[in-house]
Amino acid sequence: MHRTFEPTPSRRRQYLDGRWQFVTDPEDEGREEEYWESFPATDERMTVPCGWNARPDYVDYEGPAWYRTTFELLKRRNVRLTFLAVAHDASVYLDGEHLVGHYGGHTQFEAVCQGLAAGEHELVVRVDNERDEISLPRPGADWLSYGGITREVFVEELPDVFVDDLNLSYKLDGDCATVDAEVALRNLGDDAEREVTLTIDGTETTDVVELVASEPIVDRSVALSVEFGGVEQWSREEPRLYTATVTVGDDEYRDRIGFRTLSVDGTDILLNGSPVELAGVNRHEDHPEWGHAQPLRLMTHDLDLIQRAGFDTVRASHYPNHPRFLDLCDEEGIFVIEEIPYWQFDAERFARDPVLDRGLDMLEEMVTEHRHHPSVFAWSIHNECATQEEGLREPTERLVDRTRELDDSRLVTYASNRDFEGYTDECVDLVDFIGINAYWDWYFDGKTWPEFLEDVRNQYGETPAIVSEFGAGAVPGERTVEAQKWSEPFQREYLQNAVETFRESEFVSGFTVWQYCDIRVPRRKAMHRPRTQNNKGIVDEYRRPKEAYWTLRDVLPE
Ligand code: ADA
Repeated sequence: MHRTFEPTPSRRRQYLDGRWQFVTDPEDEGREEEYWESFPATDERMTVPCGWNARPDYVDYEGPAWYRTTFELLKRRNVRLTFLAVAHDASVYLDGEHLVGHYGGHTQFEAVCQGLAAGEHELVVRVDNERDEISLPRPGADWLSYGGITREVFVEELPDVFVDDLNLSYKLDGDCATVDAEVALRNLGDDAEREVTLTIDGTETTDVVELVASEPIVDRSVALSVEFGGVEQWSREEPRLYTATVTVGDDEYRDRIGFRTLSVDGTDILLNGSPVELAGVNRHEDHPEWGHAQPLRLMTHDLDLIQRAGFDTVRASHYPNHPRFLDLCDEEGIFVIEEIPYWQFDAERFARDPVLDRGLDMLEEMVTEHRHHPSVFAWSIHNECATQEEGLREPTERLVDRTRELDDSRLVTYASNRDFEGYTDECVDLVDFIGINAYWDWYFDGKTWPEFLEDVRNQYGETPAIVSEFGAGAVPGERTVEAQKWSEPFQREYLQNAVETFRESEFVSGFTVWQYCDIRVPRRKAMHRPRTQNNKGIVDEYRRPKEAYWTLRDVLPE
């Protein structure tokens, strides 16, 4: 299941996980030769979901590739085909016809087919993970851009009238909540009249709607509102969740929310009106066996290790994560910062068409897909971009404004390493709090953490801040010379010293260690990355704790 709860119990859903036919297309001939008409004869198979670079024979493959599979319908049906993530440029063909295209490797896309015939159907997908001068992420980003169908694909059978989307927002007044629901309905059949009911915590409201045959979806948004008391707020200690259910005819659609308020006051970040301290990690979706495709048991294992060490926050570096991982964070009371993969972009790159539009699309998809997860407390719009440059202000403003338009209930941030690089960041005033990335005594010497924090304080004054990245590489098992760089003891001391400094600081509201686990990087980075890994994990790529993990576990509160 792609969520930790059942979102549409009334709909028959079939997952297309498994081994799909697969061919790489380094010469990019597949479109010319119309592979969707006649797929090349091949015995090659690729697991779905999986990043093909996790397979030794495709370890470095960047470029186009094609997948083929079939699925069966027992009866003629309306169906929705959903792809949770395809990295990075996808074109989908159904029964020889182009169905849908999508750019962006970490957000979902779907297509609805009206009255698909009973019997077998063929699905062909072209996927391209090439990074280029206009891609997100860009070439040179410090993680491997796994290509492929990296999250679940499923076929959902739909009644003629169904709930296409649900947008919940709420106001809290003490322990009383007023929840407003925008229900997007779609009618694929004849004229119809339907009762639409919203139920939360046993409180329900109903409305009756007229649906003209195949009227475009946008016209049929229904607003419903419920009010109820005795609300338990979502917090990290008490991650109370509520299920909102919308029924229309025999269609049932559910999602979960948690009621909490987020704000800033002076240099504090407030949850439910009280200042919070964040103790967290940066976590990439990576594993040697699956790449970005994360099975549930890996997600639960990671969260277990993260919580046992005393961490309460995850920065999902540097791209939107799997919704199931966010479900787990909702349930466990883990705070999440979600980000779109603008990694080290300068003004010149932002100015290239369609770089900003691509990011705005990804942002919209991320926020609308993940808006109901209480664990997500902040949206991060970019990482280590050239925010000292004049040309960065306008794109930053556009991204911040769009985020606030889409969701005014969360904080907006970005991660800056401008001070570390010796520049003045000119965009901090645009966000609610700033993430500071710095690697003193790893990449550069010259400042102690207390000196650095003082500088930052003088620079940002009243803007709340977290130290969003700091860390040191440790080759697993390397202990030959006590405090030598790349050794576990060096990393242990480095992180202990930094974490103790940040916890004592009045100014910073917390930190996220770079990083949770070692991750693969592109081979061309191998000169700075022993084992072709970014070894700054406090656990290695197989989740074996390094010395630093145990030390931080002792340093951090239970
Ligand atoms: C940067 C960047 C990370 C990673 C890290 C490192 O801060 O945001 O993605 O590259 O440095 O390991 O150097």
